Amino acid sequence: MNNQNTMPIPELYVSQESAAKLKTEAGEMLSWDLSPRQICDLELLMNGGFAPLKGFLTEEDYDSVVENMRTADGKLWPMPITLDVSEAFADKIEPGTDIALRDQEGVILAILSVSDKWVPNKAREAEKVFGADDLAHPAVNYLHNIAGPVYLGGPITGIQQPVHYDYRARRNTPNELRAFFRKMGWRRIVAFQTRNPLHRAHQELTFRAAKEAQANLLIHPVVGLTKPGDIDHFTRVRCYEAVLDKYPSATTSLSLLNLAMRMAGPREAVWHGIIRANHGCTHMIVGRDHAGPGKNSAGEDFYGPYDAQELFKTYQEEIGIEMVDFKHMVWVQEKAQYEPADEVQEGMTVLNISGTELRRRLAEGLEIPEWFSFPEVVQELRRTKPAKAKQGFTIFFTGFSGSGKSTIANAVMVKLMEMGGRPVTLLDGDVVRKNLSSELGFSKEHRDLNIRRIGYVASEITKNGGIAICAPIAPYTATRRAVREDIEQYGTFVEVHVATSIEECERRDRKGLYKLAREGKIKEFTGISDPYEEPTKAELKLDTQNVDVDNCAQQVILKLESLGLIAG
Ligand code: PPS
Repeated sequence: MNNQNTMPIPELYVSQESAAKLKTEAGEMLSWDLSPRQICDLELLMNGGFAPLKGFLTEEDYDSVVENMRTADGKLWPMPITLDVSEAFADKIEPGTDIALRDQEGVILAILSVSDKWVPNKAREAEKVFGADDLAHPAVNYLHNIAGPVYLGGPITGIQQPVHYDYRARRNTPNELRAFFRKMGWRRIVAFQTRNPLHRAHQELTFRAAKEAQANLLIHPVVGLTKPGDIDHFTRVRCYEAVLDKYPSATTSLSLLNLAMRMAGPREAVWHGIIRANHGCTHMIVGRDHAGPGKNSAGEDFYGPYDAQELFKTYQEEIGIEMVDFKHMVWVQEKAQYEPADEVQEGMTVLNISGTELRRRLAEGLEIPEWFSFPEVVQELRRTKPAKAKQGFTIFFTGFSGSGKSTIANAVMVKLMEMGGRPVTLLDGDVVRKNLSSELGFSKEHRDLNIRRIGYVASEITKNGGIAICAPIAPYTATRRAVREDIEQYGTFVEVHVATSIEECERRDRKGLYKLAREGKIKEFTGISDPYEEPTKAELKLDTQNVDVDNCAQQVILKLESLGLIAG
């Protein structure tokens, strides 16, 4: 690694003149439209953030990185940076081909000279790199459910940087930061990696860490891809800018890093260290459970709390960056100041607000004390995440045809409209199929597409503060889960299982469809000749037998109230 932090680091870009020429040539090549994650990876490959890599890993390098955290020629590199593609695209490519890599608008960013093409063993990659082949890990889920099945590897020729329209002045390449440090005379720089808003404890600990290391401080937050469910980077950057003013001027700088995190704990910490060394930093703060992915499917932590620090220490010399311990800061009431938890005198009153408690207070619109966070930061967070009673949400009814979904959904809609305050939209199964999904049939593929469309519209409504009421059959658990994930980025998802039995639905047969289904005149009919996977984790299960519609609607309203979605 380059610990000569003032020297320029090699980039993969060609000169401007050659870039123009190459771009014309690349227009004729087969091209791959990069995913958001691949764009992040490519940017850091091209600007030297991922030095010593010179392209997407070859098969030999990949095997070696997965097994030993080193490239085939022995250089420390813990994370497989691979170009995953679809089978259909891979079939068109032979090693030796040059392909154009384009961003999502079609702009050519680079040329990949493909030297390798292979089908990876993803289960092994998950085990070795992330510690378990468990879909509860966001990167393992990405690996199996989002990444393409074939990897391409080879050197990159950089044509241009990905274009960013947001916070341009705060984005710096490794060489820009190195030049800045040189210009400012900063020789020792502590980097602080983060994907969360900073509160007072963070400000205290970073300031102390820099002071102890006799160094300047670089707040270096990730604005590429972080953990699903994190606060969006627009909000975070506004928060960081507010906190920046709290440091003594000229000691601290803020720069945004377009990294796609993998939440790989210990390996990720080493990776972050290499990236920071490439950006000219000499020290990095590594905390408890650095880049931790949360709980595994058995409800346990994926990594031990100090695994990342231990692995980092093993490699810090080779990385060329020194680890600075993250001190757990707590508010000491009697002294009205922050102190490291292990230095607090006995008998003092120590206050702390956990992440979960903070989220609860924000959701319920409760007070967040000034000792915990800066008012400007709290104000930004409240703007983005208003109290639950002011956020949008989605009620998703699921159940057999004729179970009563539409009737109950209509009754709920009317009650919500009576209350007022938020616009309400009903996306009824039948109605959606007449317009939004008019060309679709009832195969699994078409049903999934139908539900994903409903989910997309509902997520937009939720994002914009409205109430979406959906009432499709939605027979598949995985599709319902995917819709839930889409919506939970923006607000609450309330799944209501209208649990009328198939026998009762058939007995009622309001539309005469069950009769036709029995006679084989309607094929793939849910409950008769097509499956329905019962929800096991619905927020509410409605038993409609001997219960009138009004009462069912009332149960839904009470549920909304208990979830804090409507003011009581
Ligand atoms: S799905 O599975 O969620 O996409 O179905 P959905 O969009 O809710 O559409 C269900 C309505 O279409 C009518 N219908 C059928 N339902 C199930 N299976 C088959 N094969 C079928 N063919 C037509 C039926 O009237 C459903 O309306 P509801 O309101 O549920 O009774």
